[in-house]
Amino acid sequence: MTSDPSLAESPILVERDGPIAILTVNRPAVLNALNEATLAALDAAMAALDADAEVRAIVVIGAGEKAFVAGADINELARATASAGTGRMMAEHGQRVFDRIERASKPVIAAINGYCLGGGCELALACTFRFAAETAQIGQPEINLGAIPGYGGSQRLPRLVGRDRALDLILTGRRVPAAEALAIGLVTRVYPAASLRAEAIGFARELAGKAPAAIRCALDAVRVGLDVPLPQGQAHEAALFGLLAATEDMREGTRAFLEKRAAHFTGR
Ligand code: CO8
Repeated sequence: MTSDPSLAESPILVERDGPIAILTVNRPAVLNALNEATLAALDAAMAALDADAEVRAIVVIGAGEKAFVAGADINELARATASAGTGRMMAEHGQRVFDRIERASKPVIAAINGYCLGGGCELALACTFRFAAETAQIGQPEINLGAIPGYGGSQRLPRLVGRDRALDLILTGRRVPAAEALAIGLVTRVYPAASLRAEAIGFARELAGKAPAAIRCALDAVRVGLDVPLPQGQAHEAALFGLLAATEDMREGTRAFLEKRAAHFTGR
């Protein structure tokens, strides 16, 4: 595991563990709330990790024992209340940052290690997968501040859990425990808090062993497909399949199966 100790005070920490990058939102004194500087650091870190071919999967987690991310920084939100223009710009900035995460060419796993609220829930929703600690509490409490989700949550949450369940969370602002989040499909796996990080890294490592182009195309096929009519989605799938058919990794994968051995993917 490598990390740069000089960055210990940075709002976003990046560690490397072989092909896995672990990105920690690091403002534990405010339960890792996202201010503009943290969003900018998150964006820069994600851009660098997405461009780094050695990185095959990314885990996002919150610093400390208590929170993943407890939302946008309410100190900054309070200052934005006087201006429609400022509020809109802040929402659009967060949306751009989270769009980059959703469009990453490698899987991003949110390890939800505590409170995951408001902008924190929206960050998790932009990730490819959400794993939760048994102690996690997840919600969109903006309604209690006289607001609504502004970093894509009103759009991604209903796509993930359905309209009614999304509106239940958004209109009540209530927090759901991990077991309920699992039951409604908001997270896909729940672990004891002590093992969440290792489990997320283990899963990331499993994905890191797959052919990177196939992972990239699978992510793209599913993401694009959810936004377009079925025939267009299928055309996109066929085009991506065609691209993969020309890769050395697909030749290796099919040959390895026929030769009854493990495939060794090289990323070509
Ligand atoms: N922003 C700023 N500070 C925060 C935040 C936050 N979101 N959450 C917690 N903190 C701070 C607290 O103020 C406190 O600071 P201090 O020690 O200086 O008093 C410290 O973190 C610890 O928190 P608590 O003492 O409150 O801890 P508790 O265990 O008592 O409670 C809770 C934990 C329940 C998580 C509680 O802190 C809480 O309710 N936090 C706010 C949660 C929330 O409402 N989140 C949504 C924010 S709005 C949002 O995310 C909008 C996103 C879209 C924005 C688009 C346009 C910008």
